[in-house]
Amino acid sequence: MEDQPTSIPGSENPDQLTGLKKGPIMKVAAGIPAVVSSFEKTVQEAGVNRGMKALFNLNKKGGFDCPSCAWPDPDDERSGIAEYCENGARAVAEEATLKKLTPEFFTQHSVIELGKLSDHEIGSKGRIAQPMHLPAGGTHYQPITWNAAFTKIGMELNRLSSPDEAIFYTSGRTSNEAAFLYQLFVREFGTNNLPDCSNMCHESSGVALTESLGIGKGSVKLDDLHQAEVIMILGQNPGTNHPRMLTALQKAKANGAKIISINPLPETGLMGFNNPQKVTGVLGINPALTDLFLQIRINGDHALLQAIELLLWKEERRNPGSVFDQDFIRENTEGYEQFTAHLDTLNVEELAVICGIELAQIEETARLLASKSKIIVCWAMGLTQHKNAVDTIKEVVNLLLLKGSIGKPGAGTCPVRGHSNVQGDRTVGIFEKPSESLLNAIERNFRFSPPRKHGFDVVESIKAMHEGRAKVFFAMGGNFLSATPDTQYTAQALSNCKLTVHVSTKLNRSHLVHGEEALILPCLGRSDADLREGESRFISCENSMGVVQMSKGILPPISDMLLSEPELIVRLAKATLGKKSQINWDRYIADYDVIRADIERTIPGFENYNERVRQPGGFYLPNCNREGKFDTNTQKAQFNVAPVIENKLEEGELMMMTIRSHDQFNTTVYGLNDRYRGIFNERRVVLMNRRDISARHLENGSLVDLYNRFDGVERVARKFVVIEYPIPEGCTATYFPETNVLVPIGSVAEKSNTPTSKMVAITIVKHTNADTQF
Ligand SMILES: Nc1nc2c(c(=O)[nH]1)N[C@H]1C(S)=C(S)[C@@H](COP(=O)(O)OP(=O)(O)OC[C@H]3O[C@@H](n4cnc5c(=O)[nH]c(N)nc54)[C@H](O)[C@@H]3O)O[C@H]1N2
Ligand SMILES: Nc1nc2c(c(=O)[nH]1)N[C@H]1C(S)=C(S)[C@@H](COP(=O)(O)OP(=O)(O)OC[C@H]3O[C@@H](n4cnc5c(=O)[nH]c(N)nc54)[C@H](O)[C@@H]3O)O[C@H]1N2
Ligand SMILES: [Mo]
Repeated sequence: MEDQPTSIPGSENPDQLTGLKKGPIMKVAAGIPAVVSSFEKTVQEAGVNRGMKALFNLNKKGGFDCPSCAWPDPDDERSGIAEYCENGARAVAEEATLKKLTPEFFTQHSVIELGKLSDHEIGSKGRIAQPMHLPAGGTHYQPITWNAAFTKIGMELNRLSSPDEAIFYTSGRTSNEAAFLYQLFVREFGTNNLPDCSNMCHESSGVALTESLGIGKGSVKLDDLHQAEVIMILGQNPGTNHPRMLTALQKAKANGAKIISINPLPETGLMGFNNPQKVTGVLGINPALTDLFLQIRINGDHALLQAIELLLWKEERRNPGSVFDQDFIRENTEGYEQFTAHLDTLNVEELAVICGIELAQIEETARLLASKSKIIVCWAMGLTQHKNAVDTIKEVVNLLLLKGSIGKPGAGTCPVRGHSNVQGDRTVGIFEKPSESLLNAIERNFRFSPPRKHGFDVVESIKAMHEGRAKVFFAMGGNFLSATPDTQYTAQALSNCKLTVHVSTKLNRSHLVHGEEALILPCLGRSDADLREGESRFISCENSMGVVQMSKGILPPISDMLLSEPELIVRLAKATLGKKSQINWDRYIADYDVIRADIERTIPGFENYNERVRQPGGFYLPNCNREGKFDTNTQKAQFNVAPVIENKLEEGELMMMTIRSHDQFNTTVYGLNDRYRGIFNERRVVLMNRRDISARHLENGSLVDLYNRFDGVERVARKFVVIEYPIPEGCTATYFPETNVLVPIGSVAEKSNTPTSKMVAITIVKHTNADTQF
């Protein structure tokens, strides 16, 4: 067996415990504690005036788009005060903070020293206030001028033996305008190496939906949720990650919808919700949300969905036409006969055992669905980050197709996106596998030939850097090291680079594990005013339901050395491409309308972009499914036949899902609590079933080490506290990014290449101080 890769200093959170305190698992989310918590944090970071100004403008028509999640704003009325949630307010507090990192800060603290801090400590240091440079062999970041920084990057890029030796990552906060310019620059430079956070997020949804339904996005609008008869929520924790979704669910329920939650954990927000924007909510009235909770085993969803379909099929055969929408199936779909023939080979008892749900509950679910046709299925990372994620999501589609639940009001697919503009970035061209039509449009409009060869996604990029096939890494936002799998392997990959560059708002671990040389380029965030000659510029974003809206920051930037992302890309493009470029880049900085006009010429669906983006509430992009069309090769929706695969575990192994606490936004750790789950002041925890704890002769509170073995490599994460939790036997949960070190680089979802962050086989042993185990 190979050894664990040598540890790179500062690449992981230090394994220091912070002192676990426990409380009860909360039954109801939000309400007064959420309001208090959001105001406190914002005022603490940004001061009263700045903080209140930010919150007042958050998600208002004409205000700025919340930098937290991609949940849509209501099309019609919006809350009088503002439309946001506790965690949106916290994301704003992070960005609006008055703390900043001066050159003195970097002189005082070496890179190695900063690497010893936890992510929580690193993030709380403040905003980056000027470009910083780490010279080859240097120990401390030093200030550098913007011009010198761009010259350096341009030189390194032009020195490569092929443009494919550079990698250009994007996180999902980048605006449409910046993302479009970025991909244009990267493609004129000569590569499609445009991995993005989507590769680790909803890529499985994109692949499954495109193949089955002809569009990689969900089909429902917010109002569909309000009209649905049944809403199924699989693998999503909206109470923490999309809190404003709870308002929509509450409205749906008031209109008579039934809500089915499918999750290994009884997540607080799904169980009950007190809407803090309503008096009844503050008083704690009518909180129950979920009608039926199915506590599924990790990755049991595929089996569960097939079991439900099988029961529905049996009923349909008994009473033809009573359960399935045969007209819809005949007119719109292909593969129904093969699909039902496959159902005939299945056994519902066996499927029930695989997913860990009692047959009676599966029958109850099938009964609930049998007579309904307005069904919506929502899902997030609990479906996308597994080996068979694409097939599971196609099974979601199968169920909806049987019921004719796509392309009509109150029904459809609802993959709930993560980052606030992750969907928009993809729409305007951030994709390592661009379509021919996008490349043709670029060629036609910009008079250069974009490369046709597909580029690297996230996992391929890491491997390329590790093997020396890529030498320059450029990140437009994000925290690549901490967000990606196999931390030590990825750290080695970044360290192998000649140059690593991060465009960032806040300091993070990816700045501390670097190439031979490194740069941090500070940019404006969503809440910052983007001023040019006294005029305030705006950008635009697309939310999870395909609405494009303007976003205008309002806070004075904490430093006059920050650049807007579009401006930064223009200067980068000019410094790199020089006279070779076919594009007049300066026009874009003078007026963002020029960028939007070029998006309109290149990307379908943006007709009259500049006019429509100025309408209050923005505009919907076209969506074939909404119109009852399926843009697959045959113009028909596709039933998919795929056998369920069982989780493969060796003797003694457990399946681990890596999830978010209530106090984090991805790798940004706001605090050490996970209030709803009753976990306080500690993130190095492992949630376990009582029987799994006693089978290992452990106790609630035991200190343990976690091991993963995959592809002949042993990975270890040390010092975690066992928490007894209502989680199915055989399953465990930990927080990311602390356990990313255990997620093998080689373990990915089929077809989407997404790391299997919710499906990691681990063994758990009592903590020892020894460096080696086994
Ligand atoms: N406050 C806050 N908001 C956020 C984020 C954040 O970190 N903080 N992140 C943003 C981003 S980028 C994203 S992608 C989203 C993420 O939003 P979520 O997908 O809700 O985030 P996770 O914490 O990864 O939670 C996954 C949920 O799936 C469940 N789960 C895990 N495995 C399985 C399984 O096999 N089957 C089923 N049925 N359930 C399973 C877990 O118990 C958990 O409830 O949120 C976005 N919004
Ligand atoms: N184990 C495990 N790993 C996971 C996941 C999981 O569930 N489990 N989830 C995956 C998912 S769904 C995602 S989306 C990825 C997230 O991956 P990323 O998007 O790469 O990570 P974030 O933590 O969202 O990035 C935070 C950083 O973005 C920068 N930033 C914030 N705002 C701005 C801005 O406006 N502009 C710029 N330029 N920079 C900004 C800040 O410097 C901050 O430190 O992680 C993935 N990794
Ligand atoms: Mo995400």
